[in-house]
Amino acid sequence: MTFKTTLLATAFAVLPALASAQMVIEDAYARSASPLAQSGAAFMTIFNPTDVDDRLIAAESTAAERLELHTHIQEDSGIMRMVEVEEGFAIPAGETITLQRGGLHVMMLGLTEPLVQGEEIEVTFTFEHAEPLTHTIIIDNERQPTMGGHGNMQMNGEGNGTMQMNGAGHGTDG
Ligand SMILES: [Cu+2]
Repeated sequence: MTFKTTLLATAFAVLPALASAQMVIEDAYARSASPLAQSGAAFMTIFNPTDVDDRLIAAESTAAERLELHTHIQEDSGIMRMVEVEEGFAIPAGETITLQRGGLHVMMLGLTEPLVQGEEIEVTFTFEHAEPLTHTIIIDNERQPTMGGHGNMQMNGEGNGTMQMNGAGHGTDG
């Protein structure tokens, strides 16, 4: 009995530490190219407030059959291509990573229903060290790519119209 009580006390003592070992997701949104698109993508910033280097290793949601962690690479021809990042996204201690158009993103493959502007989906993120995190993500198909991020596809865009086309292409590339 005493032993059990001690265990319980220990468990409660540990709780605050666990609670603080959480990533902070901000400015998240998801989008697809069109109501007919079979795939979409989610973008956000992820802050690692802990003193441990961590890694986003998986994401899942009922909104799609499969979620993958993707990035874009530039081929020798200059064409941007999406590839899966199997080792996940490194999030160094105390740092923030940005998932954005033309760069890192959470790919949603096999949408279970169209991503409707203004609605929300829930995505659960799994990290190497931090507690799993379920985050509500707003669907914003109309949002434009952020300018001035890491130079890539968007920097080559000729204007807003073209950039939107790039985004649209992304959604259907799968
Ligand atoms: Cu992708």
